[in-house]
Amino acid sequence: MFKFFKDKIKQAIANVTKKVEKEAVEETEEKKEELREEEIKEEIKEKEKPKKEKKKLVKKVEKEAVAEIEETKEEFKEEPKEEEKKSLFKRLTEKITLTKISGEKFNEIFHDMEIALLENNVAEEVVERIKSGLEKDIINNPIKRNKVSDTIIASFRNTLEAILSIEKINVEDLVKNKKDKPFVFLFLGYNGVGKSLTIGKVARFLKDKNFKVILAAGDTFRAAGSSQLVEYANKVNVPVIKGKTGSDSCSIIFDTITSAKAKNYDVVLADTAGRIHNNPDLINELKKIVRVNKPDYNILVIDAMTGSDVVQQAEEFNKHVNIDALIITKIDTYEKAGTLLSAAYLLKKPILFLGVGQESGDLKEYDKDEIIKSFGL
Ligand SMILES: Nc1nc2c(ncn2[C@@H]2O[C@H](COP(=O)(O)OP(=O)(O)O)[C@@H](O)[C@H]2O)c(=O)[nH]1
Ligand SMILES: [Mg+2]
Repeated sequence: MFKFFKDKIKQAIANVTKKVEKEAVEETEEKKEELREEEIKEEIKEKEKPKKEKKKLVKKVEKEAVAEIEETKEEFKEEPKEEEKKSLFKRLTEKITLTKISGEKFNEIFHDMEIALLENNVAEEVVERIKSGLEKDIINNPIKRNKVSDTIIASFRNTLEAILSIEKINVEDLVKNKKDKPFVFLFLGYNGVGKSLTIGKVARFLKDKNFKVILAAGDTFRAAGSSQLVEYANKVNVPVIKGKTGSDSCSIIFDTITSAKAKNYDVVLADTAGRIHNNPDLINELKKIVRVNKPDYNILVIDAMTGSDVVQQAEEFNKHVNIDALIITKIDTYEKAGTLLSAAYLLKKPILFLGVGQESGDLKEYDKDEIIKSFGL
């Protein structure tokens, strides 16, 4: 899962780390000069001090040095107060082991990361969000020199975690908590995104949780539309109601809900024909399906290959019917993470599942921690 993303990002982090470290080396050379001058001044001062005081100072510096070693990175990040009398040890660590990156340098340094994200079809807005996260953690913030890579990885992971922290829906609870059965899920999306196969997978998922599930073969537009759903229904052993090609999709779904009520089914999963924005008949039909059947959840199914077009695609549907949640399919065949990141950040809808293969069990519940792990972070 997301191997392409993982590899590209790993390389980009390595490049960014190298650039930050190079900056650090250059800075260090300058700082060393400064420090040498200061040390000479310090020595002169020391010589002028009475012996007793000198001894006391040495002890004090030693004690402080031990304490400094214990200090956490956060403490290093704190701007030292001007008036604070700093120990030689602290001055040494600040000047040689810590580095800061300026705003101008950051853009140049971030370039590799930007390219890696764009190669993954991550939308511009998301790239900007990741960039500002890294900027906050890196610019003008001293980083211990041996912690550059860790700091970049931690910052990147935190930003992705924030992006992926969308509302989490527990599908099992959702169905369980509805008072009057059945819970009706309506599946929408372009042709070929994986609506019908996903319905088969969700049917199996819910059946495994002991729910009684029935399918509505609402794709009456194409001849293969309903026969395909019947095939998936048979595979996972759930009933399906279908009509003839060209028959009224709205009434097939209505009949399925009526039958579900009569037979005490828990869930109806309703398929629809793939919609395209330039076909007003199909859009009107979809509006009618929603108006008449009042589904509990309208799920937009999105192909992982969609990339940053995900926003435009969701808007086309959302204009006509309210979208409650998303499912992203074909994660197994398309290893770029752009669609998922762009959808999570820009659509602000819960993602219920990820489709990860052609079998009925190839469905994963949305789990941000698992996704972040698969990113290698
Ligand atoms: N590898 C893979 N193929 C998928 C996935 N979901 C759907 N497909 C395939 O995508 C094609 C279109 O799926 P289908 O359910 O017919 O799409 P629909 O037109 O939206 O109903 C089929 O060949 C499916 O087997 C997935 O998660 N992974
Ligand atoms: Mg279909």
